[in-house]
Amino acid sequence: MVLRTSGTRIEVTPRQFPTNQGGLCQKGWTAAELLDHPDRLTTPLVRDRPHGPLRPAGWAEALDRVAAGIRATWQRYDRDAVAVFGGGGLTNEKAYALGKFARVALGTRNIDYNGRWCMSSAAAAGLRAFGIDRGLPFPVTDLAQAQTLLLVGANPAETMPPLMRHLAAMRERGGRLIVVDPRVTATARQADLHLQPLPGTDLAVANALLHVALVEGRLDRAYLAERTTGFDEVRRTVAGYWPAEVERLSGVPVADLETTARDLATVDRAVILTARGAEQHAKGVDTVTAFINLALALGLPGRPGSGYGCLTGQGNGQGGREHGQKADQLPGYRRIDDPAARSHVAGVWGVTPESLPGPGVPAYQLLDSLGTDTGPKALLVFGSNPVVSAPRAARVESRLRDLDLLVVADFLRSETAELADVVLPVAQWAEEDGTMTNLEGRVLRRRALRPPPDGVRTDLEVLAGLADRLDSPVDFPTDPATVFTELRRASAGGPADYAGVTWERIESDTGVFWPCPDPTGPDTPRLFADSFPTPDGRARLRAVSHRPAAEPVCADYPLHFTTGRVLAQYQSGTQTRRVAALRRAAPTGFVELHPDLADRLGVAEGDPVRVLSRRGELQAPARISPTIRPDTVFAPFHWPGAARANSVTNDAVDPVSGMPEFKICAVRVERVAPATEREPA
Ligand SMILES: Nc1nc2c(c(=O)[nH]1)N[C@H]1C(S)=C(S)[C@@H](COP(=O)(O)OP(=O)(O)OC[C@H]3O[C@@H](n4cnc5c(=O)[nH]c(N)nc54)[C@H](O)[C@@H]3O)O[C@H]1N2
Ligand SMILES: Nc1nc2c(c(=O)[nH]1)N[C@H]1C(S)=C(S)[C@@H](COP(=O)(O)OP(=O)(O)OC[C@H]3O[C@@H](n4cnc5c(=O)[nH]c(N)nc54)[C@H](O)[C@@H]3O)O[C@H]1N2
Ligand SMILES: [Mo]
Repeated sequence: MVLRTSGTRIEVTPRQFPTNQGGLCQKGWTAAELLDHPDRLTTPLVRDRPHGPLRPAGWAEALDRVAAGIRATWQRYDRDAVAVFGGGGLTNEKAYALGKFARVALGTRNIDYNGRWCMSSAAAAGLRAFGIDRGLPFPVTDLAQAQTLLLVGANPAETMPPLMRHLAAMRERGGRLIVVDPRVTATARQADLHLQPLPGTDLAVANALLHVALVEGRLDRAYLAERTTGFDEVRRTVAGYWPAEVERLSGVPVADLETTARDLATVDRAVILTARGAEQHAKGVDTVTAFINLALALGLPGRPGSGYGCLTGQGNGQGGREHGQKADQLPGYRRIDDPAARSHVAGVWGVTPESLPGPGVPAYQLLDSLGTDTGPKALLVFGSNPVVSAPRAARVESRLRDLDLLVVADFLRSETAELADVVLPVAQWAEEDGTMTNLEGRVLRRRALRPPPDGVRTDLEVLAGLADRLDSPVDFPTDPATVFTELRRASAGGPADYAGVTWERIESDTGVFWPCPDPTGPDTPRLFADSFPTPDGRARLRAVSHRPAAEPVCADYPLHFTTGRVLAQYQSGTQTRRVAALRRAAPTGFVELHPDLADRLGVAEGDPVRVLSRRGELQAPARISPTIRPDTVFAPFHWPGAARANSVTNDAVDPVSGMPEFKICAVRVERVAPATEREPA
């Protein structure tokens, strides 16, 4: 987008760019409203006693307080007792600095971030199969060339409106769009075919699609032989996924499974994309693997206008997962348990490899251990609002309350900031330089348009101020350009190699696709044309089997509950719930249910209903719609308080990725009787 300053006001207008083709969603248009919002934090806040109020404080006092709290925690416990929680919205520079701050200034292994809630299942599956995790291994404009596009668990019409232009372009050229979603979403309405499975059955659907392609003799045998390993076992496994059985399990008719398999297998160019609907499950990694198996068996990855990809979520969802805020990771997508990676990165940082901590634990495990005997006693949060967005949020909220020290850097008083001992007011997007990496692996520049308001510091300045007070063995630069130069060196030779990416090059080339090892050499818009970055150059298929949701339905909790997003709200809503136009468009949470179910429950449109699980409940008005399966209810997760969807969600996680099962748990729905109907107490 392009930002114009008219007087002191900043306006947002779209810019003609290949990825979004000049498109921008409503949240983009209105983003400038938050820069001068009356709720904007412009002074640090400090809490003097537990449960006392937050009061304004100066920066010196606030940072001293944080440093003293950290030192006290170190003294009573150990280095791992201080933890960090980051965010996929942070720029590459900030994500990198935060990972370095945790490992070097704090010396803790305990850092993870909200990307764990987001693309970690697709990332783990991509890494396992292809040896690399880049959302799309090709430019998004390639999508228009696909003849069939299978979109699994994604609702881009609401979550990524600019993507819809590429899908529309594909359809104008005769391509077919097939959407897999338990709801008839705005995206599904534009599809040529919509499969409406029971939540949590995508893996079985994928195996059935491969089964059909296999028995009909439509696999790319030459590709399987030359470019992959592992097909034999996959063949034996999918042989058991008879379409009729998968229809019984998922509710997707045999005819639709067959049509989908043929639409994918009989064209030259087909694309399979997954997003959170398929991935946010305790079997998310295996589900993505099943779709990757299908793509590989059809010979798609590496062919023009074809392949598998994952639709990235947050502003810097891709770059945020490459430079070290993940528990097991060092910059450049290196592994923290790899001795060569440790010595390279330690060299760049100016510390010894032995001083670097080992891997920490994934986000939910980290948050769930806070304040317990074995868990961290202090937490620093940069760019997340887990009180609203974490699974089983009431439990996470109580863990946060158990901490000796909670520090939140934010520009607004998020629900998590409300619990903090110290809140540090930081700069927003229009006030900071840096880079972000989009779903295509394309590194883009973000430019500062104005300085932050008085009293506000950047995240980099906050980290530098703390590092200084904690006698960090190395300095933390506050200039993003300097940080980026260091990031380039730290990532050099790693899977996500940014060594050849310079800010100047990004500006002259409409972004630079990683890997880009050499400033004068080419970047990599398309991966996998000749080989895969695995030891033997081949992609790895892997047999995966369906398993039921972590929490099956039962007599007490007979319905499936799933969650997601609406167009006008963003994430935990800290930002978008404060923008008047967005609040008007999506004022409250709601519970979407089918008319048959509503009839059975005696619920009318707009009636308050309660959704109960073993973990808690949410209350919100009913939205009755035939577009959802009668056995499933849906709620968006953008609201705190009574309407908080994550009071209900399950905290079961994927054993490989640590992804929570946001997309399915067992619930009961009840009508909330108006006061007049209730029995007197
Ligand atoms: N407006 C808006 N846009 C956003 C965001 C936002 O908060 N608001 N957040 C951004 C972020 S961080 C992300 S990660 C992306 C997410 O983008 P999406 O993945 O598109 O978003 P969701 O709404 O979480 O899930 C997509 C769909 O999955 C469906 N679904 C639920 N359970 C299942 C299942 O078991 N199987 C299948 N196949 N589908 C299922 C839901 O009905 C929903 O329509 O959006 C980004 N864009
Ligand atoms: N039930 C359910 N729960 C979900 C999901 C779901 O589909 N269903 N989706 C999950 C997914 S995919 C995601 S990505 C998470 C997202 O959920 P969160 O991790 O809570 O992400 P945000 O709401 O974006 O929170 C970002 C916070 O950081 C602040 N912030 C923004 N930019 C910066 C910055 O540059 N620096 C600092 N210091 N602060 C900043 C914002 O003001 C906001 O308060 O939610 C997850 N939770
Ligand atoms: Mo996300």
